Amino acid sequence: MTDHPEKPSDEDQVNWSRRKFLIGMTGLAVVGIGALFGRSAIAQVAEAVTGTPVNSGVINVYTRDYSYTPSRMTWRVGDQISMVLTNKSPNRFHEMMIGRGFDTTPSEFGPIKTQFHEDFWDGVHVMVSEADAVDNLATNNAVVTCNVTPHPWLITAPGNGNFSPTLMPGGMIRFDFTVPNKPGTWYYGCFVQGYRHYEAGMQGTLVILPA
Ligand SMILES: [Cu+2]
Repeated sequence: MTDHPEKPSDEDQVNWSRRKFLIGMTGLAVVGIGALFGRSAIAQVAEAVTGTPVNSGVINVYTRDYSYTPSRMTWRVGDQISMVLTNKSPNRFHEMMIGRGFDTTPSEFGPIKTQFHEDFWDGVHVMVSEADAVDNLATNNAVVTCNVTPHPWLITAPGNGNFSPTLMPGGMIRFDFTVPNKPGTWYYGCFVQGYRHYEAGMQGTLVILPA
């Protein structure tokens, strides 16, 4: 988590409220369908017919105000992945952390979630092959090789934070890695602006299947 030049504005507050309203309405619709047919039953039937779709090869992930596309991904241990992360927002910075649990920081408004407690990227080898309009890339405990120069945005000091690329509006970064042996359910999220992007919908679920 780093400081960002953008500050909350009234316009942002309106957008967040609208977003929450839309999420609420979508939630109601899903609950309604789930009550009729059973959400998990539908998912089980779909998986039985198609198998679990695994994202592999080149994976495009788009950050928006305030969501990810896709918001759900499935990877398999040992797969080679090139992730291309692109910020589609015209005017806001966004980041992508992957992890589980939360670290919190006290504030006058109560505890603020600042990052994931367990970082998916801890110990993972990552090779950065393309980058444009990157605000910063905190490597923390990932092992990063950067083939892009110059890269004043690369923060290589190891720490206990999350591996997190932060993109300027229109920015992109492409990095290659092998899916580590960390099966289970993980989450991705943007903690910019004191967790408010996350709250507003910038979150997703990542399922890691065993090899
Ligand atoms: Cu964001």
